[in-house]
Amino acid sequence: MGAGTKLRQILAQNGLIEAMAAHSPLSAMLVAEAGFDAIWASGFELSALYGVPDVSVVSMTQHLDMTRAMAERSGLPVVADIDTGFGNAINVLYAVAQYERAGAAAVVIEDKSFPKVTSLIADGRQEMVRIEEFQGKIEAARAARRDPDFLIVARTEALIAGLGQGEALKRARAYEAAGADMILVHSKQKTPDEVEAFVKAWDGKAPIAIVPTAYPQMTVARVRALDKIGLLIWGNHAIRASVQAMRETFAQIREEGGIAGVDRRIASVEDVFDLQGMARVKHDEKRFLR
Ligand code: SPV
Ligand code: MG
Repeated sequence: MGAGTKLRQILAQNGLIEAMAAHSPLSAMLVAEAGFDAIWASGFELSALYGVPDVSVVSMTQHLDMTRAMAERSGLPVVADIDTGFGNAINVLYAVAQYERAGAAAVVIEDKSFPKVTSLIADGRQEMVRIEEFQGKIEAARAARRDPDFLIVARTEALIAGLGQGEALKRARAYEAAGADMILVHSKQKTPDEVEAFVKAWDGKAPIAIVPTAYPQMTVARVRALDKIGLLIWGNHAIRASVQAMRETFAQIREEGGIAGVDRRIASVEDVFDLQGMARVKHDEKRFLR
């Protein structure tokens, strides 16, 4: 079964896909261990992992390689955040074919111009492409996929760009008409109102996806009550948790002049061995090494 089919099955069975961000195979494995349905191959997280801003600096190849590795190691369907599709509709044709081959279940393409600027930054330069141009990108994505179950998610940044509810709805309708399987609506408002109003006004058939980082009051229960949301993405909690954990640990080691104080607080070496599959290595050594 293809990854897209698997993702669609989760939606059909649970009524909601709950995806958690990851930026590495190890973080993707921890997402699986925690019981989430899918991986959000976040551009923000991978950019942060490389220590660079989320402004189309990380290349498609870097993101693609990580997507492949995360799909392989976690076994979960991966929703790949391909930003603007790395250029125009021609670049989208190439990108979608590559991501499908890499084992992704879905791509999310956003209607900003290339190079993009990260969405949640205050006073960000949020430039959008024309609706017709973005429809061309969605049609290119559909033409490039081999498996019709591979999901094409169209993301509108109309609310992020401050263009209002009317523009967001107009764009979402146009993207569904162009063949998008799902509509991601992003908002940086500090409360869920803006997105809830969009969801209530949404008259299309395509399920909605949201990334409620800016409005953390949004819960799974609240999302389910809205009824039209198919994909809930916890957008950047893997990288933020790791930044915090590393900072605290490094500071304590510097302060105490040694590692004894942190030893019991952080994951044990055995824990990491388990994640790496050392039990399997031992088993294989007995079997194959002569
Ligand atoms: C990401 O995680 O890369 C996203 C979500 O696109 S956000 O950073 O909120 O735009
Ligand atoms: Mg992104």
